[in-house]
Amino acid sequence: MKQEFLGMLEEAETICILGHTNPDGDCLGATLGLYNYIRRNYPEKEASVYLMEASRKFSYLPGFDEILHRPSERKYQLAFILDCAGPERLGDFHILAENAEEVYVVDHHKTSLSSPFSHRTILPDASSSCELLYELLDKEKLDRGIASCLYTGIIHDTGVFKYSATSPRTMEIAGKLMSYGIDFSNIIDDSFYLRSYAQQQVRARVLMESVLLLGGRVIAGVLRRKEMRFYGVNQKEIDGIVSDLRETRGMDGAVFLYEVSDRVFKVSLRSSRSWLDVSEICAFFGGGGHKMAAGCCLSGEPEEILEKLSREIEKQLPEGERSRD
Ligand SMILES: [Mn+2]
Repeated sequence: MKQEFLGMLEEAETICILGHTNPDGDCLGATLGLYNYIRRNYPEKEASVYLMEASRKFSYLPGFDEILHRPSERKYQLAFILDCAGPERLGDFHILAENAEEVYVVDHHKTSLSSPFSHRTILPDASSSCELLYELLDKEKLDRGIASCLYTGIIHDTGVFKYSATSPRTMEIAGKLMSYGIDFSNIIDDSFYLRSYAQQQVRARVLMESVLLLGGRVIAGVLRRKEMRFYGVNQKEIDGIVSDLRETRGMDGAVFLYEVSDRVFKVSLRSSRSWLDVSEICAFFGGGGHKMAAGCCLSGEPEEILEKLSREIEKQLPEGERSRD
């Protein structure tokens, strides 16, 4: 794997680096980590990163402002696809993968195992694409900037070393990345924890007005469009609120509804119990996701939507704990 990866990288003179739509910390860390690796060690090569616009909170990553946001017809000798397996997750940038002479995929999503590309490193057990990329790169050729990128991806996809995909190897790699003198405290704060004042206000308001469902087993929060307008926050900026709701002791799950157009709500669901599979509930309403985190879209008044969701959650309650009436 490593030999093939480095071999293809050394052969190519023109390289494009791609990732999934709405790039997250792992996607940005991996694409920019590889970009900086090429810049540093192969300055004669032409390399470009193509991604959708990302949150400015990641602007500390070296090369962030050099990311190209428009797809191009250019034919590169090599395309790297990181943190997804394309082409459907590449959005408008899939053209670059199609036009490239060779493609190499690095990813850790289970669903990517069906990727059409044969040159690849796809390990679903890895915490992050950045962890995999670290294994593939020549350790002698890393520097502080590259380490900052890879560290960012690892902390994002592990929820700062919390999620179950975090392994002893993940921690070892994080430790090695720290030895490059990265500013790890600020990386974690800037990219993960810090919110704008408006975001804090919205979060506080949702928590304050939250309600408990199913006799106190599930917490639910609602945000209307007019409130988002009042505080001046967009949909991307309210991403984390469902996790804030979930961090309430004793809850089996959390629900967050936010209005995307008139009386149409995006629903985010989180589970804190192994018996509660929220992907099933969301699939029932035409959405999808993972067992512990899923989403769907529903229209109506928030009270009606919460009632519908409660009914579906209740069906999954363990034997003997069901039925309110
Ligand atoms: Mn990832």
